[in-house]
Amino acid sequence: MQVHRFEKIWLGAAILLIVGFIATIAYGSVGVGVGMVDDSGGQISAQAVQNGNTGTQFDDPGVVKTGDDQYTVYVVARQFQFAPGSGDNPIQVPAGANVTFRVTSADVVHGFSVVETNINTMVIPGQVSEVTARFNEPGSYGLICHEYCGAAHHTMGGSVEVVPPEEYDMQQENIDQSAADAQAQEEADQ
Ligand SMILES: [Cu+2]
Repeated sequence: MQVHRFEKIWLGAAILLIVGFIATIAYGSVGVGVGMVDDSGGQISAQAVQNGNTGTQFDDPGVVKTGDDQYTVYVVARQFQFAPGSGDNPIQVPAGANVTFRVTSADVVHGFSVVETNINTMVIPGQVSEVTARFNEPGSYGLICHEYCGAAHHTMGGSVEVVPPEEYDMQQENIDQSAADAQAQEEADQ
């Protein structure tokens, strides 16, 4: 069979494109660790989260140091804020550390996306979404809810403040120190 030269070129280009597309999709779904929200973070009662009586760290959400350069951030999303994260209560973590976000919702489905990073998950009531990341560059990262969650959804945001490790440790010492001072003061008053 006689195939025209141009025909062969187009055929070759089309096959190359198809292989390229498949390779890109395969890499995107396997290579970069993109996955669906699964149940690995565990389940939790949304009502208990709402009432603050889960008996877990979600009752007092925030950053917990779990080891050398290991932090877990407990975040409760509710209409229309992240605690911590929103307003004058940003999430503060040190640069270069392993940070695991454990996020759950007190009411409806929310989103948890940190701008300029690949931290991006759905937040489902009754479930804990878990994402681990490392911020290498200090700076302020925007945090947004990207799942429509109600009338003021567009206002639901916040920030993750990544500070140099030395600065972070110094701040923690100051917080610990002032807590100790307050404790001492309280005892002195009694
Ligand atoms: Cu939301």
